[in-house]
Amino acid sequence: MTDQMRFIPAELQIRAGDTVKLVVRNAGKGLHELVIGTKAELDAHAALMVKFPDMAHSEPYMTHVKPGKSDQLIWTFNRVGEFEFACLLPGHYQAGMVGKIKVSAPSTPKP
Ligand SMILES: [Cu+2]
Repeated sequence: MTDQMRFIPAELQIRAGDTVKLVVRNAGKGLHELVIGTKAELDAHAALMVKFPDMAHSEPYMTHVKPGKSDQLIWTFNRVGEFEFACLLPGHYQAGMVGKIKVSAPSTPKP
């Protein structure tokens, strides 16, 4: 995460069924967060964050990372499709702090 309101990399390719450990490092001087969801979910959540900037939120699909710190988030991607990860702090998402997660079909079907 950077104070230029970007995630690097901004695109992840994942196979459905995989459990992934995302190590998130905040290289900026301000707080950032990473929230996983569909575009519709993130749009709705971002609008709420603008309305209620002090809302405290904590869920297994998100992490807040202080400047210079790292955190990790472990998530199993069990659905094929396009998802996003975003920083929903007011202004950040709107400035383009969002990335794509492409979840493709598993290479070998699970028994
Ligand atoms: Cu941010």
